[in-house]
Amino acid sequence: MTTDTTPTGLDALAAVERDARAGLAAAEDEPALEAWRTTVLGRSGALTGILRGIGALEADERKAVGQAANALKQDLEAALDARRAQLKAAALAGAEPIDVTLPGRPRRIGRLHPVTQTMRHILDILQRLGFAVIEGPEVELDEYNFDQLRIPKDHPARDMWDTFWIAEQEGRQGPRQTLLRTHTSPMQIRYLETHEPPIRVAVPGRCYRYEATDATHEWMLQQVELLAIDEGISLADLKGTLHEFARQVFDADTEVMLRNSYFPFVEPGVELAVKFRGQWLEIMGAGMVHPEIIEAAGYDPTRYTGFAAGMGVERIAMPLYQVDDIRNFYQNDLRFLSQF
Ligand code: FA5
Repeated sequence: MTTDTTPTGLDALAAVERDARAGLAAAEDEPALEAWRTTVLGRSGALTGILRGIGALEADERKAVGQAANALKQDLEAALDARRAQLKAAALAGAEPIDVTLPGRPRRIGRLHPVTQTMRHILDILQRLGFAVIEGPEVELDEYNFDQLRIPKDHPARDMWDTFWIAEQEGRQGPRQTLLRTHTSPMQIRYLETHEPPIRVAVPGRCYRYEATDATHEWMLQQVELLAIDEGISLADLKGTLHEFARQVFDADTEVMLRNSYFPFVEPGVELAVKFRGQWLEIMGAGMVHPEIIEAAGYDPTRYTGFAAGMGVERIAMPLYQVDDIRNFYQNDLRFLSQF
């Protein structure tokens, strides 16, 4: 007879079974089931403890306890699987049913900005007219943006372009003044430095002006510059090119007008305007490249002539998309942008 007070044998087994079944019934999710498995069936679990202690029992008790403990182990393992299945079924029953007949939710598809669409439309036409597309820097040197375009310092013509100046940079020949280019025309000079006539290029890009905004003026605008230089180019070629461009970029019935203008780097200078909502909207400046610019590039201006133009892409987008205030383009209001 054992006098030991620690519950061993069948009594202990009965206590383990009672606690284990209560614990399993109380486990409500997978982590609780796993914790239960560790405390009951794990290496230091209650039932494992009893199985390990069997060797120390009396021979007759050893057999009875051993059989009962092994049977209980199988029982509890089966009970664990059953409880797990039960919890899973309950979770599924509680989930919202999926209605496979519902139509799918449409994904919102991105689109190109109306000014980007206009830019592509413009470049497409210009490329078909024979212009190669090239690009230049937005941070430009004073001398390319102004001086070499015949706009010297302190010349009143500089007032045509209010400028965002940038700190001076140290160049090979001393300090050099930089700025955010006010137009794409500096690329006329840069291109002529490294290329020989015949030249036919289109230069798209952003320009910046330190000026108050209104319905037709932004402080950041996109331009496309045109430069064509060859033997025998005349004002008639400029007129023809601009008319053909306008005919292709707008509807055939859109009214356009070419009128006199002044820019220091062309002679004569013109500008092109388009009729939009009863008013003339200026869309580009243009003219015959000034002979001094051709000469400064190293070519004989009596032999080589050319035309140049600089168009405002937003100004062309306005009549195209019937937008009467240029400021709408860059306010990033999706209610506006998603219309195009
Ligand atoms: C120029 O920028 C000249 N470089 C154009 C040029 C090139 C003339 C080659 C001759 C030969 P202007 O400042 O006018 O010129 O600007 C040209 C076009 O850019 C304008 O016709 C207009 O369409 C657009 N533009 C000018 N300023 C703004 C502005 N603040 N906001 C929106 N568009 C503008």
